Amino acid sequence: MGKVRIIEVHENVFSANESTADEIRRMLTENGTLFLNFMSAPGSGKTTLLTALINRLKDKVRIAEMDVDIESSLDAQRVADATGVRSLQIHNGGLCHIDADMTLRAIQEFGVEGVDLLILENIGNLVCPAEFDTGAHKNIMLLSVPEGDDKPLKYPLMFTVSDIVLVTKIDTIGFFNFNLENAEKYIHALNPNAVILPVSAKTGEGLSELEELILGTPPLKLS
Ligand SMILES: Nc1nc2c(ncn2[C@@H]2O[C@H](COP(=O)(O)OP(=O)(O)O)[C@@H](O)[C@H]2O)c(=O)[nH]1
Ligand SMILES: [Mg+2]
Ligand SMILES: [Zn+2]
Repeated sequence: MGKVRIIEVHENVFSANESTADEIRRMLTENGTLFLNFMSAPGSGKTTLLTALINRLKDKVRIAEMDVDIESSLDAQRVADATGVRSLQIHNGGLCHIDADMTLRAIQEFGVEGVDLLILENIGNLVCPAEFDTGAHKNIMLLSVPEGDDKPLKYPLMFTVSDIVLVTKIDTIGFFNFNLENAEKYIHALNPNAVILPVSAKTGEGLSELEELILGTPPLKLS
């Protein structure tokens, strides 16, 4: 089993989230580290997708992964075991989100020297995580087919703050009443610039497009 470190971070109610988030971005940009924040409802496929994605990218860029959970370390352990990359489990004292101050403390503890790509698997929740800028360069959210195409209408902020929306478990579309055109229409009404990409961690559909998208995002530099 890969060894996963665990860090406890609790909320500091006095911290100013936006300025800390900007400080994280500035620091990571200077370090040449692209920071991606993955968000979604529980069970929409974050850990599974990240594992597949990391295995495709790990020979091209140096990757570190952070996982936030209320108390378990299951996901960081899953990623570490399946990919071999350095992985950190953040325990956040029972909150349903992580803020920039908590993210900064985790990054400082983890260390990002020599890391080209830093990945955060956020807490499974479609509401709070959208309200807290983590300092990531890009927000990527996952909407899985079984959740339904109406979720952008119900959780608009999540779709508004996400640069990329992955429609996951696209292999199951034949079993659900999920209309991809409707989902795209709702998402683009909230966020005209969102990139929408159907993917499946099971069949691999869309993963090379996602890989290319990530590899082309600054400050990532392919050496
Ligand atoms: N059919 C299908 N199932 C998937 C896919 N990705 C994840 N799953 C399943 O969805 C469930 C939840 O996945 P998980 O990665 O733990 O979701 P998370 O809670 O967002 O991290 C698991 O049973 C996965 O095997 C996919 O692309 N297709
Ligand atoms: Mg997970
Ligand atoms: Zn919250």
